[in-house]
Amino acid sequence: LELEGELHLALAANDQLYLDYQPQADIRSGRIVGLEALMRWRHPRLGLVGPMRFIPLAESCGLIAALGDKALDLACRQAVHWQNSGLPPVPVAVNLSAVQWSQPGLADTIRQALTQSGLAPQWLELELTESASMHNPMATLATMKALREMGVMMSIDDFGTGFCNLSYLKRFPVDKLKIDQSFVREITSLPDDLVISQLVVAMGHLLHLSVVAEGVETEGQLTLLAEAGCDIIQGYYFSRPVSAEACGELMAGGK
Ligand code: G
Ligand code: G
Ligand code: MN
Ligand code: NA
Repeated sequence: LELEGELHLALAANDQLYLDYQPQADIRSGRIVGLEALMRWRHPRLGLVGPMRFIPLAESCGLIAALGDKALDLACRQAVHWQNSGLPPVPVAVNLSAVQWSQPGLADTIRQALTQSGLAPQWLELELTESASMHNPMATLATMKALREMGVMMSIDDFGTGFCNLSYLKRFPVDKLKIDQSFVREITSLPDDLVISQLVVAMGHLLHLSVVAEGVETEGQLTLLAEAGCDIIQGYYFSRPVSAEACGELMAGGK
């Protein structure tokens, strides 16, 4: 496929692949308490190629490790840059695909990204989906334990859409649950979605996890999530994913 060749070239180029950042806000104070790094590909001829296209492509053609290294490297360096410019430090979350979570070298890769950037481990957060954890549960668990010992944060992304295996939830050393945006989207009109969100919050808190709602777009959604006891919101209502520069301005603005 032609796009595969282009992705190879993009990895070697220096400016085609970059990260946007979406802030996560404390649901009560509105303070920024975290950021999610989201990979973008701006191709000189094709324009913006969406991650829903190039991430699966990278997974299937063996480029996901290189792409993941790039995301980790960029995110760690950016986090150090923000901290050095005096902004209050917050964890920066990087998405890792199932393929990456199954690879035995992942903990070393992450240790390297931290060492090379000088970022303290507590400011790096790694996201995994439930299906990623099912891909190769033993390898994933071993990696997660090593990362926990290093002091890196971990979150379960798109929670509720995979095969919610509650025994994994108990055994995996994670810090955060992210309620999938499919439950948030119609939370004001579908009672089932409200109940599911309430249950995820309650369960998360019983397991001492903080709970993030994704895809929050309206004040109505925010109100119900706050009533449910949800801790953190992420979504267009607070901010879209923005450039590193714009994100720094949001943080400096005391948001
Ligand atoms: O904002 P959005 O269109 O960026 O993201 C679409 C999907 O791509 C999401 O599922 C997100 O988790 C995934 N994604 C974005 N950036 C990365 C990345 O750096 N690595 C991996 N594995 N997935 C990513
Ligand atoms: O799969 P993951 O949760 O990593 O991907 C997050 C995706 O959700 C990204 O594509 C991001 O751009 C998108 N996103 C973030 N906030 C909102 C929102 O409020 N509404 C919608 N529809 N998408 C959002
Ligand atoms: Mn995510
Ligand atoms: Na998600």
